[in-house]
Amino acid sequence: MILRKCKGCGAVLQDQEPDKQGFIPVLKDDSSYCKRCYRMMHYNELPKIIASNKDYEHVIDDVIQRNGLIVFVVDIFAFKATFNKKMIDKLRHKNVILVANKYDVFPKSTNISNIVSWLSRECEKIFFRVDAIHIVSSKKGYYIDDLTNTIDLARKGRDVYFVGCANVGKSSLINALLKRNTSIKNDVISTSMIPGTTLNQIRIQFFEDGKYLIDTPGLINEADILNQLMPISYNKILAANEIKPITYQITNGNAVMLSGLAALEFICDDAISVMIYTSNNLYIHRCKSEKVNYLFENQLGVLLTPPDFTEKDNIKYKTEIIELDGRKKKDIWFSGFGFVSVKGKAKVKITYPEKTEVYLTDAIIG
Ligand SMILES: Nc1nc2c(ncn2[C@@H]2O[C@H](COP(=O)(O)OP(=O)(O)OP(=O)(O)O)[C@@H](O)[C@H]2O)c(=O)[nH]1
Ligand SMILES: [Mg+2]
Repeated sequence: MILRKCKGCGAVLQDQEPDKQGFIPVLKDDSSYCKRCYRMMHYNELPKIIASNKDYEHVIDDVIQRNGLIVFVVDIFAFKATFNKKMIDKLRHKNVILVANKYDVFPKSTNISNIVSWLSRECEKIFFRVDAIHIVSSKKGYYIDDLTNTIDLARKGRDVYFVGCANVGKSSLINALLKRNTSIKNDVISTSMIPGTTLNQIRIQFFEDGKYLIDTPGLINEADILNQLMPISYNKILAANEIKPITYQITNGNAVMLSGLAALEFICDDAISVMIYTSNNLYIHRCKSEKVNYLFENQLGVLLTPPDFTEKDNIKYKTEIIELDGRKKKDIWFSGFGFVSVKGKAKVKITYPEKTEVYLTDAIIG
């Protein structure tokens, strides 16, 4: 018997167990999508079955063993969280094209070549050699042709594998490549805002020499804020449109709260400039530092949402102090919900969910 796989998620189709992956009520020779993918595509339903990290080692090791070109996809808006160290260590010494997706959420005024230089410096810092760096938007189709050209040159008769953390847009990127280069007009692979949508490898014959584009399940980033919250909060956290940064002139004793997800309290001698790059739907609250504890205790899940009222007790917070010497503009990144750019000398006391990671980099913009 030949096992048929779902075109949307890669699961093996089966008609026996409705609660397991690949289920389809009646399995026929021409069945192509499982019920889960059908409902995602036609009713915008969110997937309940998701990929798990348990098998991820196997996913990436399998790709590495093959003699393919690897497209390593990261989310530019969640760069530090998705430029995953463990994955990078696996990908060293392979032919890798680094693709930063979701460029459409960056303010239109950002200079793309500055971002490419910034990305290449981030690669150099950890001695990660890549064959090319591309910035794209799968959603809007920006720079997909440039990426197609690079893939054509770099693949040298080989298959092309798309790897990366969950939710960075690997499947969306393959859909965009198909729409741009073939007569296909609709998405072929299922995508959703829930990390873990793709369940298994999906192979799509794409090249004239019969070679394939291959989608893979993503590595779910435990530190990503999405993994600590429910889908009810996702729309407020994930940037769907161009971000409109909020700028503040901050003086000593001022604080900024990124809804209830983080608070930044500033200790500085002179006024500093702070720009906040988060989803436009995330409520940003400016207040005095002395108010922060009161707000966390009394307004979490009320004024400060997310977290939602039902989620707030599941989140434990921790505090850290970051010192900025003021010589260079710096970005403070929060895994999964954006970054705060600071120009000036300051100590910043940051309170954030303990499972979340915070990273400091040179400023990506400007
Ligand atoms: N704004 C924006 N959103 C995007 C873009 N590409 C993908 N997305 C959204 O990001 C979410 C994840 O996209 P997927 O293509 O499912 O991501 P994936 O990497 O395949 O995720 P897994 O299958 O879970 O590993 C979806 O909500 C997409 O609509 C993009 O270029 N811009
Ligand atoms: Mg996917």
